[in-house]
Amino acid sequence: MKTNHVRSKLKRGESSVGTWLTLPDPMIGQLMARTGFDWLTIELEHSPTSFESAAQSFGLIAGAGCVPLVRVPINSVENIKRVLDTGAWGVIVPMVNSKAEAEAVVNAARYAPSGQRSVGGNLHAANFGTDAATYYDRANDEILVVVMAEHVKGIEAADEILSVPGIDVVFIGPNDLHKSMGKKPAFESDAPEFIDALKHIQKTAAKYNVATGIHVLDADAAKRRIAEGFQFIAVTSDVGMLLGRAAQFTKTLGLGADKSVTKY
Ligand code: 3PY
Ligand code: MG
Repeated sequence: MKTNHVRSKLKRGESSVGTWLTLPDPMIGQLMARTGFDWLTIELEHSPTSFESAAQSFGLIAGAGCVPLVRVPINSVENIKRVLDTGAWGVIVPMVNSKAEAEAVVNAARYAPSGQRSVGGNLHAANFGTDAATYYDRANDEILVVVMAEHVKGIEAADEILSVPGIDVVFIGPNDLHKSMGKKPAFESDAPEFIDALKHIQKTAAKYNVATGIHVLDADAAKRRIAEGFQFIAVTSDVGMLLGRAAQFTKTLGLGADKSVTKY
């Protein structure tokens, strides 16, 4: 069975960098898996991507030696089961704000005795290059479980949330976190409560041996966050890179002065 090299890196204390795929065509993952990112996250929370095209992406990404992850639309057994059973190597679960919600994530993502994941499917084993019996034996050691800290409630409950065994990473969603603080969504800010929230998450995660991660907009920000101790770094997205590069061309050519493009 193949090893989830992102999980291994994080367990060794190393950093791991990936990006977000928000466009529904599996060809995006097939191509992006060859650029050197450690992992690619298929976005199901805020995108039109279906479970079916996500499953195709997982296969193409894993086949290219990159780690296929997925952000589910909401914390539910059905979502987590379907993406893991169709071949994702890890789940990122948004808005985990309480210990009960964290326990629900682990129960859905880990087989007994660590959780209550139901046994079934075939693409999961195929993507790890193994048979189903081996997958059922070893999946708990390979599947990456990521909970998102992106609301003040989740920051306040961080100690209880991160005490739940089976969580590998706590990943900060800076936009939702700012919004929950009554501020404009942003990847970065000097707001003291935002900075304190990040420090609180880092300190609490260290106590429970959980890696920390955060979403950033560019490579410089990624380097800075790694230097601060964050290990699991998402750099912008497919659309952010596509439009950012397009905007560079149009700017150089004196075009599109009145246009502004999304950075994420
Ligand atoms: C946020 O910033 O809220 C996110 O969910 C980033 O992935
Ligand atoms: Mg968010």
